[in-house]
Amino acid sequence: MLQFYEKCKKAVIEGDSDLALKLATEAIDKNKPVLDVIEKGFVKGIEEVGRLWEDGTFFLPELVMGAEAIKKALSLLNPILSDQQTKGFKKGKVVIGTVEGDVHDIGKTLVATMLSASGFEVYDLGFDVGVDSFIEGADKWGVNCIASSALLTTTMQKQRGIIEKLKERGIRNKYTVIVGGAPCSRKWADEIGADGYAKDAVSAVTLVGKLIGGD
Ligand code: B12
Repeated sequence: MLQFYEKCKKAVIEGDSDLALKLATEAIDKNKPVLDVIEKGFVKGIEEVGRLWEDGTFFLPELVMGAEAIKKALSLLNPILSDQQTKGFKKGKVVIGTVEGDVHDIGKTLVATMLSASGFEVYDLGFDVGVDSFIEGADKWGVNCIASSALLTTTMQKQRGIIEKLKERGIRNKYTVIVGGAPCSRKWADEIGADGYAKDAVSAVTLVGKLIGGD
C-alpha cells in the first residue's frame, strides 16, 4: 500500500493529471481506503510541491500543475469519500468557504466533504468569498456554524473580518465560528475570538461535532 501512496504523491509532484486520475480510478476499483489515499498519497504530493516551490526548485507553472493533478484525483475521490462514510441524521448546518482574495480551495473542499460525509448539512460557498457573503449565507440557510479557510498570511485577516462584522451587527453569539488553513493555529483562533480551529479535515469533523453536533 505504501508504494501506491508513493505513486499518488509522485503524480502530484510531477504535475501529471492523467496519472493522478488513473491512480484515483485504480484506488476506487481496488477498494482502497479513500481517505488514506488522499491524505497519505495525493496531499503529501501537494505539500512537497509547496516545499519545492518555497525553496525555489519549482516555479508557478509547477505549482499550478501539481494543484491541477490533485484536483483531478479529488474530483473522483471526494464523492466516494462521502459515500463511504455512514450517513445518519443531520447533526447541524455549516456554511464554509475560502476567504476573499484567496483561491486555495483544495483543503476547504476536503473539509466540506468530510463534514457532509459525517452527517452535517454543508453549504460550500467556494473560494474568494467576501465577509458579507459568509454572513448572508449563514442567515439564508440558518446555519449553526460559519467555517472559513485561508491559506495566505495576508488573506487570513478576513477571518478576523467575519467575526468583527458579526459583532458589528450584534449577531456574534448566533453562530459558532471556526477557522482553518495552513497559516492558522489555535493561537490565531484565540486572537481573533473564533470558537475553534482544526488542523486538518478529520479534526475539523471532531471539532464541529463537539461544538455543534452534540458529540
Ligand atoms: C496548491 C497551492 C496553490 C494552488 C491552489 C489551487 C487550489 N485550487 O486550491 C495555486 C497554484 C492556484 C496557488 C496560488 C498561489 N499560492 Co499557493 N499554494 C499551494 C500549496 C502548494 C498547497 C495548498 C494545498 O492545497 N494543500 C493541501 C490541502 C489538503 O491542505 P490545506 O489547504 O492546508 O487544508 C487542510 C488544513 O489546512 C485544514 N483546513 C483547510 N481549510 C480549513 C477550514 C477550516 C474551517 C478548518 C477547520 C480546517 C481547514 O484541513 C485541510 C485538509 O486536511 C501551498 C503550500 C502548503 N504547504 O500549504 C501553497 C501556498 C499556500 N501558496 C502560496 C502562495 C504565495 C501562492 C500565490 C500568492 C503564488 C503567486 N505568486 O501567485 C498564489 C495565490 C493566489 C491567491 N490569490 O489565492 C504560499 C503562501 C505563503 C503565505 N505565507 O502566505 C504557500 C504556503 C506556498 C509557500 N510555501 O510559500 N497555490
